Amino acid sequence: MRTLGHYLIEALEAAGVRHVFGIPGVHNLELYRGLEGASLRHITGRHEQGLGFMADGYARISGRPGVCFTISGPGCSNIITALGQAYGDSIPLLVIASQNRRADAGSGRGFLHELKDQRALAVPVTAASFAIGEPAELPAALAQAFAIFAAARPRPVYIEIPLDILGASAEALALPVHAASPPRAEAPALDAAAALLAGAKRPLVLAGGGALHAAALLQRLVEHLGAPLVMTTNARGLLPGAHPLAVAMSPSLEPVRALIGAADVALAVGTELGPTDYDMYGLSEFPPPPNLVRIDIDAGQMLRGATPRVGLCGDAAHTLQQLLERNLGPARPGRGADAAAATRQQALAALPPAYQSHLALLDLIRDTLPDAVLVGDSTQLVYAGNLGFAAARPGSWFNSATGYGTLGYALPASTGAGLAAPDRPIVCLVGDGGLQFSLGELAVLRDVDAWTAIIVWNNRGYGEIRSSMLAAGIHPEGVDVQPPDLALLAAAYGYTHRLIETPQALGDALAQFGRQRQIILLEIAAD
Ligand SMILES: Cc1ncc(C[n+]2csc(CCOP(=O)(O)OP(=O)(O)O)c2C)c(N)n1
Ligand SMILES: [Mg+2]
Repeated sequence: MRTLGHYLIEALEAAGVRHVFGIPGVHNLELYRGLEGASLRHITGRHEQGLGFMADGYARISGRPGVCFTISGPGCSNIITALGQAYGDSIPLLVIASQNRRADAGSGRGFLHELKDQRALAVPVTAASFAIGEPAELPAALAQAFAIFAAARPRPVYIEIPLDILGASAEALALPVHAASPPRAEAPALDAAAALLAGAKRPLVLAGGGALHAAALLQRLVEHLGAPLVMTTNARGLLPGAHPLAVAMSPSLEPVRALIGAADVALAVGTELGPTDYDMYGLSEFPPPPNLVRIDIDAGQMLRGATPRVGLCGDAAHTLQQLLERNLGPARPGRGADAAAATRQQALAALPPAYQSHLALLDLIRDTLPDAVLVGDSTQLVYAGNLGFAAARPGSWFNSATGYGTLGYALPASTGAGLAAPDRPIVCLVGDGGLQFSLGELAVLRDVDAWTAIIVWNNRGYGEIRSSMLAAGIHPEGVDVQPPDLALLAAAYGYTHRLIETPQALGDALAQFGRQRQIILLEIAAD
């Protein structure tokens, strides 16, 4: 019999899914019956939060949705934090969770894994959530999930399927139809935006993660206009750091804000203009540029952060293409280069010396491994990077120190990134505190034959929080948490460990790592 479990796997294969991240249990066995003989590769995590982070890193690098299988109850609640990070950063994840039989779910009688209202857990961290009540409801739920991924702001989707339905017959069920296409900006708005840009004397472009897939078009546009390009954390690499118009620095920094403030026309592409990029210290709200053109796929997003003079609701690549086909005035490729260079230099000089040396380390990593994906947690080295790291290309810098800001992300997310790009070396940047949030996921690297260097910034505790307590006049409490012996930890998994004491040693170790596929743990003694 073709069960609904079989059907689901077929439908995922047909939608182009190649990997699923899961942890099986008695409640989702029927999903695994369907996996036998399928083309999907199943990666088993050690905790559902790790599954979600793996799927997130995978989605960011592959451009495909990250798909997870969990059991009902604790499996479902464990993955919610990872959905929070993906929701904040607009990453497409699909969680398929099992649920108790329809007659039992939420009855309060105490069935295994029972929750009062399981789907309600997912509501705040998803674009849509579905509780399937009949097999015939699944195709529409899947179609809606993939429509959101393809044609709307891509955010997590949750589908729960009760046990009795998962094993039910789906013989006659047709595969979901995928027919959604993204919104398109209309010609008059595009004309108005082009006219504003053509008339600008000091144009400027702000880009966020929503522009990552449109790098070549964005480069053509900023070069035509001679507009400096300010890249948020999730947009780093859209222009390489050496490009004269690149400003790979946080718009929270005063010199970058001054550059933005001096623009007479600003174009914001795929950026929510949100506080974790534009006002990360919470010091003063980002002043909205006066003549703002916004490109965003989400109409609801158009008025958050700053009201545009012209709003272009559409996919970044298509909309930029439409603008480039219009009259943008004569090409002025060199126009903003001096202002961009001065901003870079002033912003770097204004950073505290510790951040400058952290940035030098990140530059060393990038220059030693130009093809690497750097995946970060919420730790000191990454904070410095979010302020001013110039990534080599799109899809080579992302982390959880922005948006939802959850610890424990980097290790599993780097595993997912490696599965999406098996021929690129992966560098995981994590603090000793953040590493301990997902220690169990260390094992998955070996399962998938990863090519990963885990760089542990070991300051023996929650360093940044310690500094914040001191700055606030609070006696440090709860922050001096000792990590395990990292050499023994690496040995327990069969990974090489090196204690790194100088930048030279880091460069040498990474050069060696770059020559051969392996898993290494590089411990930087940071205190
Ligand atoms: C899930 C979660 N819990 C708590 C925090 C608060 N927090 C932010 S940074 C941090 C310290 C992390 O320590 P570590 O990873 O060693 O980085 P360091 O600051 O020492 O570089 C803590 C506890 C958080 N961001 N996420
Ligand atoms: Mg630490």
